[in-house]
Amino acid sequence: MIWNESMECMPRSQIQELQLERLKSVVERVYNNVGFYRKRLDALGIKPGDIRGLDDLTKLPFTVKDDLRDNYPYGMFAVPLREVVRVHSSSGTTGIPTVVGYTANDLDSWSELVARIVSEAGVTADDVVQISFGYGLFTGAFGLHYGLEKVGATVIPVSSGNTERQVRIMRDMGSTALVSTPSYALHISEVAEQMGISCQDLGLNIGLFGAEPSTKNLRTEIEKRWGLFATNNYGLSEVMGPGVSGECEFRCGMHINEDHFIAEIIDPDTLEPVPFGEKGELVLTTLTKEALPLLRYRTKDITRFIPGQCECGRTFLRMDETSGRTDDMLIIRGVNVFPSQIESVLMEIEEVEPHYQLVITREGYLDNLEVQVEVPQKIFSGEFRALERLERKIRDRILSVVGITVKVRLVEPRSIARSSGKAVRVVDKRA
Ligand code: DLL
Repeated sequence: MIWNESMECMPRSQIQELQLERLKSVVERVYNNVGFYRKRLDALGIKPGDIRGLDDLTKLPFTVKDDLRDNYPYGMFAVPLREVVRVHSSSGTTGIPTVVGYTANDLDSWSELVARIVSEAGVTADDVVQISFGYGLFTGAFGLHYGLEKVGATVIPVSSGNTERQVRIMRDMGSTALVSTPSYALHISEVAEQMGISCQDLGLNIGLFGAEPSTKNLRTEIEKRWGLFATNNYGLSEVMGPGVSGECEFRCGMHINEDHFIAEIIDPDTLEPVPFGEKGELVLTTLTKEALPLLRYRTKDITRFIPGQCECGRTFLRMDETSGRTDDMLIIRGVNVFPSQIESVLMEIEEVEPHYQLVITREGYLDNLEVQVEVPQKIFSGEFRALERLERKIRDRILSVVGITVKVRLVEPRSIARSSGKAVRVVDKRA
């Protein structure tokens, strides 16, 4: 179902007209209310009145995560704190956390955008939706929560963790849709099986997966286990949280809520836009946010726009699933490698389980990548040659697809740590 047809199916010209009008007003607001932006714009000699067309967007300065950190916690807010009704924050595992804020209007927009995304995935008022993201400073759970309530779904706010309880709740309360990271959905299925409960019998029809990268192959694996329809949705706390973009039933890219964000794809080295349809770094400008408007925020996520019209009738531009973050890119003996490329290869090999980790070590000046992947117990009880053959098969596939030689280590079931949130795929042991 299309939640807001008048917006989501607007003709291109109208989308652009609305974007321009909103862009002008957001530049005006940050110029007048955020010292950081006033300084930046003054330094570039740009006045709000200089924004006359959407092409003028490229005159505006970029914003990066460090700008938010330097202004921690509230320095980039465009309204006084008394108008802010909610804050969320990043976990701060990679440094000073970033704090984001929302006015009452921001929360309304957020629910609206999430309502669109869950409707795209097929959720309706008839669904019972289990939210297995952690409630708290993370935007995932609260973000999905209010959008799901808006469409009238029955929300079960389980939060993450206590996986056996997740399974019992699913069985007893009749969950029909699951909100989680893709890796946690896999883990829940494992635990259900250990409890002697068949996932296929549990009645989940829809998976709303996001917050971490996943390949189509991995989502297909989740579908097989649960017998559900898996959809991907994308967002980041700095620009709002979930609700930036999501897949519709045709699953050919995630529609970006373009009435609230302008998306660009740039070359992360030259900072110039890439030709339409080519891969680069996603940059987002918020058009309606009141508490924390951001100009040209560099997400570090690598994706591309998908050309053409979607069969669903929505006119909003689609972005491809992200193939990684610029800061996740591994350089192994000179070759650029994204963990997602390895995941894609692994998920095509029937004998392996969908649990893997990439361990990087350095010997002298050489970087080594070890791919650890779980295989069923029975492989270990078979002949040693079969193990070797499988290792070689994986190594050869990775070499031919990704172009690097890796060490493959087959490991026992459940030996790779599970997470109830974002999975840790890369362990970098280089000093
Ligand atoms: O993860 C917001 C979110 C919550 C999105 C729930 C969807 C569902 P952060 O914790 O700030 O916010 O992390 C944002 O996570 O820059 C991406 O690198 C990654 N990410 C989020 N969704 C996807 C996705 C939330 N569908 C960072 N595919 C982003 C790939 C994703 N990566």
